[in-house]
Amino acid sequence: MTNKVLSGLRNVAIVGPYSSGKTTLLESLLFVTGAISRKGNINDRNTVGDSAPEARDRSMSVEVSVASCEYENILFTFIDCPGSIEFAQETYNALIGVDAAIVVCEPITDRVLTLAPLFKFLDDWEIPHLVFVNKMDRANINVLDTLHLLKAVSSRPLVAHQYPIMAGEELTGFIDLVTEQAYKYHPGAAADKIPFPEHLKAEEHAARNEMLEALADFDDHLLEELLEDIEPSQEEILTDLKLELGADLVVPVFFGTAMNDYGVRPLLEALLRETPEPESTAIKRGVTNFGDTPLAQVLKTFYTPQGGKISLVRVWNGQLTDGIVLNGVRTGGIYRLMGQQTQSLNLANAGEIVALSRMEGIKTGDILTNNGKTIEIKRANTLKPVYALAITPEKRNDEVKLSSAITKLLEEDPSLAWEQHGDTHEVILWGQGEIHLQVALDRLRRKYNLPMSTHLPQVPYKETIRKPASSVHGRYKHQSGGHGQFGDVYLDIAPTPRGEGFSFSETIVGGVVPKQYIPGVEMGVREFLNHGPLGYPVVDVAVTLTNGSYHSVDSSEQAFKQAARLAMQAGMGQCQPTLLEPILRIQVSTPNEFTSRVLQILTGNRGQILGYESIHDWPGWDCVIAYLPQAEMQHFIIELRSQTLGVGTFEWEFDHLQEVPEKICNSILTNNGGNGSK
Ligand SMILES: Nc1nc2c(ncn2[C@@H]2O[C@H](COP(=O)(O)OP(=O)(O)OP(=O)(O)O)[C@@H](O)[C@H]2O)c(=O)[nH]1
Ligand SMILES: [Mg+2]
Repeated sequence: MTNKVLSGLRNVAIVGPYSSGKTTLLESLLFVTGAISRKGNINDRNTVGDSAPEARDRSMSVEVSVASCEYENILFTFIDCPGSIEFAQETYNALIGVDAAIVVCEPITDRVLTLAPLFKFLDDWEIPHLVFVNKMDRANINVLDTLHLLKAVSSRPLVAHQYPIMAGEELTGFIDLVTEQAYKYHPGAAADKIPFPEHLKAEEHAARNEMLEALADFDDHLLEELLEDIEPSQEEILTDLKLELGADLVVPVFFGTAMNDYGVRPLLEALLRETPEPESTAIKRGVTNFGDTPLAQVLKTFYTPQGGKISLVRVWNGQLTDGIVLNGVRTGGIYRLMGQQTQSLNLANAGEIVALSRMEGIKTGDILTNNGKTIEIKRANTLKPVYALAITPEKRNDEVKLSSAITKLLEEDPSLAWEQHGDTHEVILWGQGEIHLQVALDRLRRKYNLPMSTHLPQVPYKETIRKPASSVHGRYKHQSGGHGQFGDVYLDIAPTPRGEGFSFSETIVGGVVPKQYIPGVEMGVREFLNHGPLGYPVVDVAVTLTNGSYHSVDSSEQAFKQAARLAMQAGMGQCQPTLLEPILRIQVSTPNEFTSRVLQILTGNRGQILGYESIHDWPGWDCVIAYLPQAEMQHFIIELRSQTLGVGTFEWEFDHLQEVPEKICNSILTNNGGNGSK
C-alpha cells in the first residue's frame, strides 16, 4: 500500500510512572482520532497497547507498544512506554527517537517524586515534553498543590496550559489559559464551550500570569508587554509555547481523565500546534548534511510469534524503500504498527517511525544505512543489571537451544545480560529486578518453549589461607605391572597479600627434582587449588618447591603432579583455610530526603559507607559511595527500591575480595556441607 499524503507527522512517546494510565491514554488517543472504533480497557485485556501475553497477565506494560493515527491531516505515531523502573531501558531507547513526550502522572502527593529520573532523562536529552495529570476523576489534592509538587521535581519551569474546573474531586471541564475560553466535558463527545466560571477568576488569572511570565523569561518582547501591561496576542503566546516547548525550556501541564477521554482532545490540539516537526529533532541529534542517504536507528526489537523479527526504527534521513539493504541486510518489509497489527508500506520517509521485518543480526540501538559507512548517532546508555537468577532448563536436552533463545531475548531487551559463571558453572540471567526477569523467563517459556527452573545464584566465594606451612611432603609411588610411577616433593605454602592471586617458585639445588618434572609439580598444585579444602577456588597463595627426590626409571611429569597434589592435600589443612567474598563498590543515587535511610540500609546489609555528596547536575539528589558484599546485593536492591518510592538506583563494579566474617563463614560452610560450589 502507498503512504497517504499527509501534511506532516509527529512521533510522541507516552511515558510516566508505573500505572499512571499511559496505555489507557493511548487507547483514548486512538479512539478520539477514529483510529479504533471501540475502546478497550486494561481490566478487559483488550487494549491496543500491552498486547503481549506477558503484559496482559500482569495488567502492566512490559515493553513499548506502538500505534499510529491521523488527526487534522497529521500522522501521529505514539510509543506507549512501560512505567516500571525495571523496564526503564525500553523507555529510554524509545525516547531518543521521538519528537516529543507526554509525561503521564497521577495527582497523588507521594507519587510525584517518582517522576524525577524521567524528567532528568528528558532534560539531559532536551526532549520536548508536556505533562498530563491523569486520573482527575479522583483527585484528592487540589490543582495548585499538584502543580507545586510537580515543579519541585522538574528542573524546567512547569506552566499550566489549562486551569481545570472541578466538582469536588472530579474534573468536569477546563479553561484554556491561552484563549481564556472555558469548556465542559461530556462522556464520549467533544467538550462544549461554556461561559467563564467567575468563581475561578482569581486562580485562573494567577495561573495565566505565571505561564506568561515563564514564557517571557525567554522572550524579551513578551517581557516588555507584560511590564507595560499590554495584553499579548494569542498568536504570540502560541508561538512562544511552540518555540520554548520545542527547545525544552518550558513544560506545559494538562489535566484529564484518560479513562473517559476527558482532556485528550485538548492534549492532541497542543501536540498538533506546539510540538516541533521531526526535522528539528534530527538536527538536534546531529543528523545534518547527509544528502539523500537513508539513515535509521533501531528503537526496539520484537520477536513476534506471527511475524518473526521486527525492528522498530526511526528514519532520521532519506527514504527507506521496500527491499532496501541496510547494514548489509535486505529488509523483509516496511510496516506501520497498530499494537500487534501491521500495515504494509512501500516506503518510509525521513521522520517516520516504522517497523522493518527480518533484519537478522541487527540489534536495538543500531544505526542503519545503505552506504557501508559507520555513522554514529547518540544512543541511550545501556543500564547495568542489578538483579540475577540462576536458570536451568526444566528439560535436560534444552540446554543447546538456550543460548540462541537468550541471544534473541537480549536483542529485544539490552538491559538483560547473561553469563555462564566460570567458578559456579551456573547460567545466570541478569536484569533490572524480579519482574523484569520473570517476564524474560515467561518469554523463554512461551516463545521458545523453554521452561526454566530458577534459584538465587551462588555467591562466587574464593578461599585463602591465614597461616603458612613449610616442608609439607607428598610422595607418589605406584607399581602396576611394567613401569612404576614415582614422584616425591616438599613444598612451602604461604599466604600472600590480598589480590596477588597465585604464584609458584622453586629453590631446587643439585637437581633433586629434575627440571623437566617441575612443570608437573606446578600443574598438580594449580589443579589442587581449583577446589581448596573448603571446596572453593583458592587465591592469594604462594607455593615453593623446596626439595624432593626422583627415580631414574619410574619418575615422570605425571607422577610429580600427583605428588604435588598429595603434598597440597596434606599441607593446606594446616594453613587455616578461610572464605573470601567479592565486595562491590557501589554508587547509589537517591533523592536526598532518603539519604539517611539509604545509609541505614547499607549498614544493615554489611555495607561500608565511603562517603556521600550531592549530585552536581541533579538538584535534590545525593550519591552515596559504599562497599557492599555481593552476597547482599539482591536484598539491597529490593530494600532500596521499597524505601525510596522505587527511584533509588545504583551502579556497581567488583572491587576486591575480603575475608567473610567468621560467623557467616561457618554458616555458609555448614549449609554447603563444606563442598562449596562444584
Ligand atoms: N480512575 C481512573 N483510572 C484510570 C484512568 N486511566 C487509567 N486508569 C486505570 O489505571 C490502571 C493503570 O492503567 P494503565 O493504562 O495500564 O497504566 P500505565 O501507565 O500504562 O501502566 P504501566 O504501563 O504498567 O506503567 C488501570 O486499572 C486503568 O484502568 C483514569 O483516568 N481514571
Ligand atoms: Mg502501560
